[in-house]
Amino acid sequence: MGLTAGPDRAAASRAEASKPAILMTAPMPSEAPFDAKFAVHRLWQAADAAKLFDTVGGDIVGIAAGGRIRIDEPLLRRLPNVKVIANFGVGYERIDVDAALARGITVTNTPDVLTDEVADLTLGLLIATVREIPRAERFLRDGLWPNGRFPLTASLRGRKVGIIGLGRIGKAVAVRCAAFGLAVAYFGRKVQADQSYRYFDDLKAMAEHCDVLIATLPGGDATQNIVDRAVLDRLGPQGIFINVSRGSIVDEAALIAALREKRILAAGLDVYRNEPAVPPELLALDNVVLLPHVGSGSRATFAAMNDLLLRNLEACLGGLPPVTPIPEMADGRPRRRVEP
Ligand code: 8YV
Repeated sequence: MGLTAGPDRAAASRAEASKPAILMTAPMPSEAPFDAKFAVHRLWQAADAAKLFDTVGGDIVGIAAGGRIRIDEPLLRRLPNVKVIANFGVGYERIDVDAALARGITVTNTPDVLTDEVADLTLGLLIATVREIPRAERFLRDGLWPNGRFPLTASLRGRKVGIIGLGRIGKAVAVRCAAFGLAVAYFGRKVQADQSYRYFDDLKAMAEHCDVLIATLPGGDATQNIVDRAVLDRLGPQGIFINVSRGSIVDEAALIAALREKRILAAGLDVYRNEPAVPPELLALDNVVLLPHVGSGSRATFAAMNDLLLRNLEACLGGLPPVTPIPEMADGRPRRRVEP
């Protein structure tokens, strides 16, 4: 034993050293496959991140990006040899894409594999909100049923749904809404000729037309507070607002005021501006259903996202094109390279 342990350990550490080094910014659903292929540096486990960057920053060639950390120019400067940032999730607003592309870094995300899961959850949240499912369950568990029936609720029947952002998830939500017999309209930057749903180029006009608004658009600077007081007021006192995209797209104070003053009927939220902090004012309201950002959070879908992220890392670090580059990389390549 003693005779072989030394050489074995040396061989193992040589094998580890020959693996490409990656930075993992947050825990992944399944990390063993990453460890098998890469020397993984786990940022959340580092007692001192600056020290980690000083020691191995130059070795890191890929980033498995998750969690709340912002991946921006100051961070990338500490990791000068990164070739790929592979994001866990479809939304990548925490990555400074311009900074990454300017450095010749490939950026990938995990579209498609989560579309149906998020769309299913969206319909679940919509029905839970309109028919007050969480409250009804609480009523039963609290033993109140023998005293009389649960109060009648609002209805989904006859509603007009307006989808904000008809991307992959928006389309999957639209299909489900149509199957539920609901009229569907959408708001986005441009009309989509292959879609038969009614198009609005003005969000306020769509809010006026609809009595359900569902947000499925990306977060980031371009969509900050796109749902504001004016939009909510157009939605009106029977209106339902559902958000499964990002907390940043809605003026949270305006939403809280609209719910409190019953200027809209109810809201169903899966996302918040400062997750995992949820404003206490929302917690105090009973006309809102609150979920802890679980849109894509099934075991099967997280496994598929994990696998796609891994395949993106492997492809890019193996000299192959990325599997799912972000749309800003139109031809699957970074736009420009800044020579050192
Ligand atoms: C993920 C999401 O669960 O894909 C996204 O952008 O918001 C979710 O589906 C989340 O990013 C993982 O933390």
